[in-house]
Amino acid sequence: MFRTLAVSLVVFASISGCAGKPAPKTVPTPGTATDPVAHLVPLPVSVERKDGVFEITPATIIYFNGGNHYQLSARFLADFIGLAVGRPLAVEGWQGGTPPPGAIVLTYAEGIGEGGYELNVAPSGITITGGNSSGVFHGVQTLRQLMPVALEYEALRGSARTPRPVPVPAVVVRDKPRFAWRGAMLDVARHFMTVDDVKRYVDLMALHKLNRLHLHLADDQGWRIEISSWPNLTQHGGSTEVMGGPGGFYTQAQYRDIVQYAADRFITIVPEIDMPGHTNAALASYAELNCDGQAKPLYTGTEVGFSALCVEKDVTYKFIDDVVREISAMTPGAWFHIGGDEVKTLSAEQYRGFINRVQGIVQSHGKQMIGWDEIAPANLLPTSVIQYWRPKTTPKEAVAKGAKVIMSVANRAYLDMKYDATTPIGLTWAAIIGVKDSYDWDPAAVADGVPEASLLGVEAPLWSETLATINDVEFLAFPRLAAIAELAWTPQSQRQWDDFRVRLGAQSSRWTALGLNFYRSPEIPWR
Ligand code: TNX
Repeated sequence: MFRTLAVSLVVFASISGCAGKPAPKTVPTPGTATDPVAHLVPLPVSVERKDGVFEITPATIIYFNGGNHYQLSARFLADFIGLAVGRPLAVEGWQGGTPPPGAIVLTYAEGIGEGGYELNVAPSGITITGGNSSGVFHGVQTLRQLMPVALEYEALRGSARTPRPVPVPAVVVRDKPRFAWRGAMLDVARHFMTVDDVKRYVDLMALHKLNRLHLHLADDQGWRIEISSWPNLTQHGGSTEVMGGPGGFYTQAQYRDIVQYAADRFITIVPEIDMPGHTNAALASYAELNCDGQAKPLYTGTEVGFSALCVEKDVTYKFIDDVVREISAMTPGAWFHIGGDEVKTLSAEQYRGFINRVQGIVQSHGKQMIGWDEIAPANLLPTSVIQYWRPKTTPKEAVAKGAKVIMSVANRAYLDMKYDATTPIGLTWAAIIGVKDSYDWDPAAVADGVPEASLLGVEAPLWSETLATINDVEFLAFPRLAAIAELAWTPQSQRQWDDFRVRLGAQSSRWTALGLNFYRSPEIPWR
């Protein structure tokens, strides 16, 4: 890997301002394998190639117009480029007027839309104009993909071998997302993932303009978030995982750290405590949550549907109120996910009554409730959200009443399904999901009575029964998470599998520089 990177350093090195031996200046040629303008993922709404190159040097200043949220993007860029040019670029506030020549200017304008941006790279400078602060961040991620892949490697290592200017091809990109919700879910309950693992996933999401990370924080096999008022949840219930590994949990300080790290990358954390089923870890930790008053043994298998909170007991709702209150207080995002899936031990009436009551608790703590699509028959508030996962069902009655839907249909969007018969980890119950299968579908055409207007967006869940490490996570997520990211971002009419697979194949050098353990699917012409 080192040799490949050394070669790309030479290719992108240039004469001016570079210490040591001058190298020939090379501009990416349109239409060639190294042409980053042709290989953006997700595909922008419009890309106009222009003549020339802008060269970023240690003297380039990044100006931002707007408050702290704009400064975040400026700092991200300053640090990222700084590692290549030898020192972080200067970041300064800018009050408008004519942009100083030779600078990178981050600003905003009306009419571009939430999350959208215009990126203008000219030989005289770079401007990113966002519809809002997240739009600027998305523009920065596009700019990042236009820069030499060696920067990814250097960002990871913390320094460049040979500091040098960074060339960016001239281009005008106009872009905005199809959906507001572009999500991924990590199941940290079946196998625990460390804070660093989660941050790594956040970084990979940010590169692909994903903006919601749903954390599945509790299930039968483990409880992963500290709750001060119910400490045994993590002391006892956090001590196991599937196949008997050591488990683990996030302290409240660690959870806040994850939330902040994600927020700095314009990603909202969506916490899930699955209930009333998938609760064995809680039932093992507190005897009073069981109808018979007996604590259950801890569980490390992979069956589903056998556990349920005692929905007739008042203490159950005291427990839920405490859990939702403590987690909501640490979560700036608008949503609290209550799970609600795969309950096999309650009557339909008991189940509905439970969801209705929990919805009130979630609302009393200032959050909107999300639940898996089993919650559809409850009396949902207009603000509640259904996460659709079961192929061949439809929540159309709830949608007709105004419910919004996150599309996560298992036979397309589940990253824990195998790619093909050779995949060593993963499951097959929903489908075998090749890269094309994960890309080539329209979320607005999946379920009868669930049209585009009812969709908040798309989310790709990754359940962790068969994955133990971040390496496993990366292997199942990539390249399919990039496919889902484009599906959630790019207008349906502009997405073509034959075009996508070529652009995806061109990501391999950047992903290799990032140290990403992606699956080299034979469906993709990897470069
Ligand atoms: C179904 S999807 C589940 C999870 C499993 C997953 C495995 C959903 C809401 N429930 O409990 O982990 O299948 O693919």
